[in-house]
Amino acid sequence: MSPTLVKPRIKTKPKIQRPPLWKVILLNDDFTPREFVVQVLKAVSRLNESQAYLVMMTAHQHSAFVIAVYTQDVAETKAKQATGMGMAKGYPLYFTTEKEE
Ligand code: TYC
Repeated sequence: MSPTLVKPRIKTKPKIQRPPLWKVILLNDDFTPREFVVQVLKAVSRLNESQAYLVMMTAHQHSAFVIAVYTQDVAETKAKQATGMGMAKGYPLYFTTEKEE
């Protein structure tokens, strides 16, 4: 007898839907000192010194750079925290968020 293929009758639906991700974007400005931007990046992300320096220089050269993606809550909290660190020193350093398509 040849083996019979039994088709499952119930379609399994993935139970967990991944939440949409939000980009945290670092915007360049002409006033915030480079070293301070590096410090802030290290404080709010998992970037080390050389990674943070490269990210800062990329934003400096291209006007803006996506530093990371997170769920909306985490992205907004990090952007606010990082912007606040600049504000506390009187710098116009600005991080924004945008939904990833
Ligand atoms: N452009 C700033 C300067 O030359 C440094 C800087 C880099 C500021 C990146 C913000 O997102 C930024 N001092």
